[in-house]
Amino acid sequence: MKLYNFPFGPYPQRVAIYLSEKGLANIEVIHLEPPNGKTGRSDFLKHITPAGSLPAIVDDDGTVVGQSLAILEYVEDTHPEPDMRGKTAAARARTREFINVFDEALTFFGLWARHGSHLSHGINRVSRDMAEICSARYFQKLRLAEKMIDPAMGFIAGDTVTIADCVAMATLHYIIAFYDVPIPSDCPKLVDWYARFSARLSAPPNNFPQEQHRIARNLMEQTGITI
Ligand SMILES: N[C@@H](CCC(=O)N[C@@H](CS)C(=O)NCC(=O)O)C(=O)O
Repeated sequence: MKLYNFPFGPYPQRVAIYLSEKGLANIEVIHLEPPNGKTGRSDFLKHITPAGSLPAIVDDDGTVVGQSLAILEYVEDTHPEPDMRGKTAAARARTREFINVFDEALTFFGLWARHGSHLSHGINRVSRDMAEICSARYFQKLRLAEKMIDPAMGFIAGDTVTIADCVAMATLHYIIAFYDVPIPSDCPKLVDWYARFSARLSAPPNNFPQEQHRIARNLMEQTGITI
C-alpha cells in the first residue's frame, strides 16, 4: 500500500498519527507538495483521486482511496488489529461522534482562517463576518467535545486509542501550533487530553515552513477575535 501525503496539515496528520499509533510499517509513504490556491492541483494528484487532494492511498490491488476519514476506515477494515474504532457498537458510535465533532470544528476553523488569515490574503476574499461567525462555531464545537469527554477514560472516546484521538490531535495541533489559537480555558478536560496526547510518540512535529508559519501565527489578533 502507498500513502501519498504531506508532512504537515490537519488532514495529512490524521493519517500520519494514525499509522504511528497503529504501528503499521508496511505502508510506503510518499510526500508530495499539496495543490494550493496559487499553484492549483497537480496533474499527478488529479490522476490519483478526483479531488486531487492529500492524503490519498493506492493499495496493492489498485484500490484508490482519497479523503482522510475514508482512508482511516479503509486501513481499519484491511488491518483490523490493533482495533482503533472501539470493540462494541456503542464504543464505535462514540468514536464516530467525536470524529464528527472535530471534523465539523476543522471545517469552521478552515473558513475562519481562509477568509481571515494574512496567509490567505490575495487568494481568498477577506471577510470579517466569516471570521466572527466561523470562529464562534469553532469554539462551540470544542465546548461540545468538552461536554462529551469522560474524564475517567484515558483517551478521547474511551479507554484505548482510537481514530478519534488521531483526528482530534491532528486538528488541535494544527490550530494551536500553526495559528496560535489555544483551546479555551473553559475546556479543561480537552486541555488535559491534549497535553497528555502531545507527549506520545505519534504527536505531530512542529515542522511548519518558517515563512508560512510567521505569517499565519496570531490568527486571533489578525482577525480581531477573542475567546
Ligand atoms: N477532505 C479532505 C481534505 C484534504 C485536504 O484539504 N488536503 C489538503 C492538503 S493539507 C489539500 O490537498 N488541499 C488542496 C486541495 O484540496 O486542492 C480529506 O479529509 O482528506
